[in-house]
Amino acid sequence: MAISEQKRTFQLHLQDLSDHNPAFLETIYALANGHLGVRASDPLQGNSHAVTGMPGLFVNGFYDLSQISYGEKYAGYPENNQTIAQLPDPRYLVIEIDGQRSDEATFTTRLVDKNLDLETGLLNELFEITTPGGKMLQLSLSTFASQADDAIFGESYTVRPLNFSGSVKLYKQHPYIDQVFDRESDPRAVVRKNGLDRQYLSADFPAMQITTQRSQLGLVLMWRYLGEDSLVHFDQNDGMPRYVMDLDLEQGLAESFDFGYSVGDIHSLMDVAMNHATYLKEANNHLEHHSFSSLFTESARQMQAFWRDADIQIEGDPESQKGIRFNLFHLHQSAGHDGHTSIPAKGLTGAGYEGHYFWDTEMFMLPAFIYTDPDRAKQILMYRFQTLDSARQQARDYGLDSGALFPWRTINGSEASPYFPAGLAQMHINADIAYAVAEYVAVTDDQTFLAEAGFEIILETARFWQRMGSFGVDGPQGGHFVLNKVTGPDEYTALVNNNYYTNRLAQHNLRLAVIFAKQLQAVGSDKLEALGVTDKELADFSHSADEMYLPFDKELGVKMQDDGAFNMPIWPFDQTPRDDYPLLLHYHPLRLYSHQVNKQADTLMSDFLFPEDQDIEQLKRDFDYYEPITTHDSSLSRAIFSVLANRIRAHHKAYRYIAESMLTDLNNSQGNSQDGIHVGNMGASWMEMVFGVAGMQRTKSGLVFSPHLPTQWMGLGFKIKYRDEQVEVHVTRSQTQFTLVHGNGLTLTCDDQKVTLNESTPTVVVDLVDK
Ligand code: IFM
Repeated sequence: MAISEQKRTFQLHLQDLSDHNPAFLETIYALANGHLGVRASDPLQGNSHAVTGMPGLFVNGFYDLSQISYGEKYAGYPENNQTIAQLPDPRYLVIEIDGQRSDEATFTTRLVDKNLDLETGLLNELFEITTPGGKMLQLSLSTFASQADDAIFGESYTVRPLNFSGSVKLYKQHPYIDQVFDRESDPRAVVRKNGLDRQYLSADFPAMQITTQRSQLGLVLMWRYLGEDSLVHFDQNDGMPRYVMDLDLEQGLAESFDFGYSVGDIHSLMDVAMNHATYLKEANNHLEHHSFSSLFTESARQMQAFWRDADIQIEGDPESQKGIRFNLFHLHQSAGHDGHTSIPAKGLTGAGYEGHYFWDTEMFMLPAFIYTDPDRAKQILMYRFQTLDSARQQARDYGLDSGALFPWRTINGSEASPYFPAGLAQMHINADIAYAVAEYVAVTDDQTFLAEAGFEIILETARFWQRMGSFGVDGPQGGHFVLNKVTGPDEYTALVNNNYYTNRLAQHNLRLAVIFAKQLQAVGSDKLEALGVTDKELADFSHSADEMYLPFDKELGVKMQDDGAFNMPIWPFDQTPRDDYPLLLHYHPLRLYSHQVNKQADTLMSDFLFPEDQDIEQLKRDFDYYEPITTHDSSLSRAIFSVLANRIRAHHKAYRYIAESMLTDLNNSQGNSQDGIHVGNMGASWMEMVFGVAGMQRTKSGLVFSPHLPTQWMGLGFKIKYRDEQVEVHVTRSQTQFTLVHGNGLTLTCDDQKVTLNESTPTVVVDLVDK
């Protein structure tokens, strides 16, 4: 691909998008770095309700509590909502011309252009501002969320009068604190009001301490002018700190001003209140003596390092190429990496799902990190370890005397779903986390993490299944280990007995506990004793796993989603108008629960995770049964179908699913991207490429590939890390080339051929078999 064409697929221009709804664009162009995220809103909006945008700054893990009000509240129900705080928009600017101020009078902002350079993370925007008196000003804004120092958000403003010369005043100030928008009409969007408190801090630049009211958290936020211009001065005469730029501008001539925001770490309210001077100094250290360009250069360097390892090249299809890069960009910038935060389902781009972490992280996003950025994968898993005590408490609240139950949705580690049928009952999250820990360990061989954190997660989740499950009394379940009253991934079916996916994952979880316990025993670890593991406990785990009930319909030869699944009528799809999708917005949950209709891959998700469980004929039967009853109303669904379609060699179908899921946010196909991107789907599109198109599977004997390139493409390229090695894979229609980029060497398999890469043979080309 020519360099300029290559560059173009790293640019996201406004004209690449068909939807120009302001709130949608704010999400798509949001910038983040795992710690902070900023929506790309109208910089003049602030907290004005005269404009329809939803501006704001999100800090990963900074949330408030509000009491959940139940009509009828039963034992063990969660007490509190947890809602990510929407802090003042750092891009906010007040303009004053002829005595009229944009925060008092109605200035109009016309968006002329937006362009995001995915390669460096720089967002360039151009606006045309008109005052009520008809004066026009061009405002350009360049911003980045630093990938080198996650406290920093950098911004550079340029103003140019278009039809006048004269005085223009600009203010960089944040007079308001709550940035709240209520959108109760969509359960996926619901945002509860949360009050924040603010106290300005004394410094020679604007700074404040922001604290939450009920969660009792606090952080320091400050901003600095990053230039030397004497036209910019700091002012706090009326008690509100701000920068003022007093300009005398000539028509057509531009002036520029650079600012840096520093967003500190989250502390307890008490800690911030007592030590804000120290935290302010720390925040300032990130910016003092730096310029916009020096900070940006460092950030861009990190961004480029990210692309070096994580880029996926799709040759011959610029739209898919842009789609995958956009997804990888957001996946990367959404991920917490301090061991105390995870990845909200909507990233740090919006308040959808209240900023909660779900199974999306471990099952849909983590694989990309495990194979491209294992350090970050570890930090993401460490968040679960840090919250293990809350999960233990959750298991006690559920009524068990041991084990841990991770929350279905959360920020602080406690359950935040008020609707247990599609919340707490999705206990599969326990086994999902255990699965992810084991995948991380298998790929990286990080035995230290296993011993220090991973094993405890696996053990405590296994203990949960062991206590929660029971042995069936009669019928096909008789004598088998059963898990009753759970909800699987398919949220259109709830509170069932023996959800296939949950049982299969729990079986894996129990077996992992035994395998890793024995492994630790073998190396003389004292971990088992410390955690009170006995031989009897391990034997019980093995017995339950061996006897795990996995519902199967012998007549149809299909894995059953749960014990009662096939007794229900199929949803009347032929009488359901197109506008009634997603069904969850139009039908009572009970109506959905009493039909065979799937929101997303459920039993097929098990087939996806455990390819060794079934031959291709079984997979085909499962796929053919579930595909017609799946609506894909969850964005997590299509990618799984795509990988499986590749496995059953339905390659055209696989490509169709790719084309739809890859552009989920860019096309706003779920209809709710304005509330935030769908990061799970973005991680899943990595899986579509690597596990689907390249057909990569991790087996006991190492990595195995079975590539098949869509006819629409000329090539697919990516890199993966495995143990100490990094390998570049390039698939064409007839061949696959493997190149050892880093490490001593490894052996893998491609289309049943052994491929050995080492220093003397770093590249091997395999001719592909016709599939
Ligand atoms: O975790 C998902 C779930 O599987 C489907 N509903 C939305 C959640 C958050 O993305």
